Amino acid sequence: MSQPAGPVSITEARELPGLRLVVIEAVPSPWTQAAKGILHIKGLPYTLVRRTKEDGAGALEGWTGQASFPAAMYEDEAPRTGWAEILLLAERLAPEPALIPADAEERALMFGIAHEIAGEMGLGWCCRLEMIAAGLQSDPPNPMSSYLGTKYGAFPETLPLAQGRIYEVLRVLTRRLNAQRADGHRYLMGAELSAVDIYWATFCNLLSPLPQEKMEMSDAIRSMFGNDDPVVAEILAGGLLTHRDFIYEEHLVLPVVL
Ligand SMILES: N[C@@H](CCC(=O)N[C@@H](CS)C(=O)NCC(=O)O)C(=O)O
Repeated sequence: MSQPAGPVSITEARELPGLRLVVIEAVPSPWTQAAKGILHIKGLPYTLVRRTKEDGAGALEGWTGQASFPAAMYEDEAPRTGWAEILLLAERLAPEPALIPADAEERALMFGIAHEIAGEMGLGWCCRLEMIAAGLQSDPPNPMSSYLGTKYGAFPETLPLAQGRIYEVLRVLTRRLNAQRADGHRYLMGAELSAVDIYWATFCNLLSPLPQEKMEMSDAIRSMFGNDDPVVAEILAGGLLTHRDFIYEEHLVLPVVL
């Protein structure tokens, strides 16, 4: 398992060859953490990139064609900014250990479950909608919430769906995990680690962040993460938190450096 080079600024990274991953700092954004985890498990050499003051306004947009993190930039190929594109690039550059099942039906299932975790209106998206709503209701409203709400679809039609979606995805994952365990398997897709285990472990931080000794962050950021809904707590206690811990301990890097 190799350590990434860097971190370097966007300005410096643009001149470098190879694989560069632009990440968000200080916040346990699961999209960034999942991408870092995938590259770590594959032992892929890459340069970690952070937006710095030295990068002018619009540096991220000018290089990656969009304004979110993470972005995977490989040589002079098109930017990869969606979770699935980043996973497919990593799988191409380092086929082993495979994180996408070889069997087509298993693969379709894996991408479907991963979308329910990391895609639009999936678990992470809906947790963010709830976080935005809480920030807008606070007094004074959190300005970060207005910015993120406009950017990530906190529409009148989507917000009321968020809580139900969170329950549904957690229940799907719990059922899968229990079924796999009953068959003697340790991972969500069966006997082998796959990308959905990584997505689950990293996205779980939105609902129940790792403790400070395993993932240090400021009080202000920590206060925005987590979920005090007793229904969520009960579902998480049914195996999903144990699975999160197992994946971090066996396959990811602890303590997490944000
Ligand atoms: N484009 C990613 C999602 C990335 C994403 O949602 N990133 C958020 C994480 S909170 C972000 O960069 N937020 C900071 C910002 O918008 O300034 C995907 O489709 O997989």
